[in-house]
Amino acid sequence: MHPGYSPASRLALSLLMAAGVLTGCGKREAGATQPAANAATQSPTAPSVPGEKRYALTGEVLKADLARKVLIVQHDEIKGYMPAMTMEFRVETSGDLQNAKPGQRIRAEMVERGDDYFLEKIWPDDAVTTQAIAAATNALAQDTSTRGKGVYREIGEEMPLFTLLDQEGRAVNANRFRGKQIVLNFIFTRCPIATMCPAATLRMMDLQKAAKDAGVKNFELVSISLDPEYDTPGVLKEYAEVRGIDTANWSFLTGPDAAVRHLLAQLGIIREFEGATIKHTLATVLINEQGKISYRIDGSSWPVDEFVRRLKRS
Ligand SMILES: [Cu+2]
Repeated sequence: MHPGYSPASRLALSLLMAAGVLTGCGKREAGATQPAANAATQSPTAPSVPGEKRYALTGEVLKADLARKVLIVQHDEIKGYMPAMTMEFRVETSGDLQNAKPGQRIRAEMVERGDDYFLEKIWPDDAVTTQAIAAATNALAQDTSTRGKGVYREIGEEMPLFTLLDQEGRAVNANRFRGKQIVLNFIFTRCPIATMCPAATLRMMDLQKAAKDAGVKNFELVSISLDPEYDTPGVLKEYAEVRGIDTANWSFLTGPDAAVRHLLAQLGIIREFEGATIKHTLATVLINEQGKISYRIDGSSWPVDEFVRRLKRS
């Protein structure tokens, strides 16, 4: 029937044909369907599982089934591998399933391991969001280049502008925080060192509560991923959820690695990829209602009280 397809796609095809939901199949010639090397995506931080293949997939979400942990996606052709069709994909990250909305365009990686296949690295892919983020990232790159040796933003300077995605997959422009004080840091969800990102997140949780208890109202917490290749909106959503984090005034942001790179340079944080992990420094930056950097402290063991005191002052 489709002799060139892999076991997973053959299985998917036969299941969907039986279910009558297949669209656009049968147009490809048998023999032209060997998986093409160029259809697989490059994934530097992906775990290297022997025999695993990854394919870039784009399509439209038709339905998310949270109970069965599947997304039903009307996907575009995967060149040399599978024609456009509607099919079910297993999705492990609950945040991805919760963020998925019918009608939403996504891009993702389809991972094939033997007979098993599933979706990972799911990102919103509608034109408006994609263009807003690309434009902001270009502006940020331009800004870094214009600043040259003065790339690092001192206390008293404006915060860098950005448009990134939050844990719900919504585009967030830095200007949204104008009129509010921001406590901003960088973390990544897979950070294995308890005294680094996990400690920083615990402190931010303490700060969120302490500031609220102290009657501070106009403040937002912002944690930007150091590992946007892995930390998709759905992964960040799950990170916040398993820790019981209140995201009413705490945004977890991610986006193009270039955007993160320029923000790190402008805020003076060092990140180095080392094998499967990331070595990095930590800083917590306070930004005032006018969007100016008013205070910063390096490391993960900063005094919560000091931030509460400063947040209360204005
Ligand atoms: Cu870390």
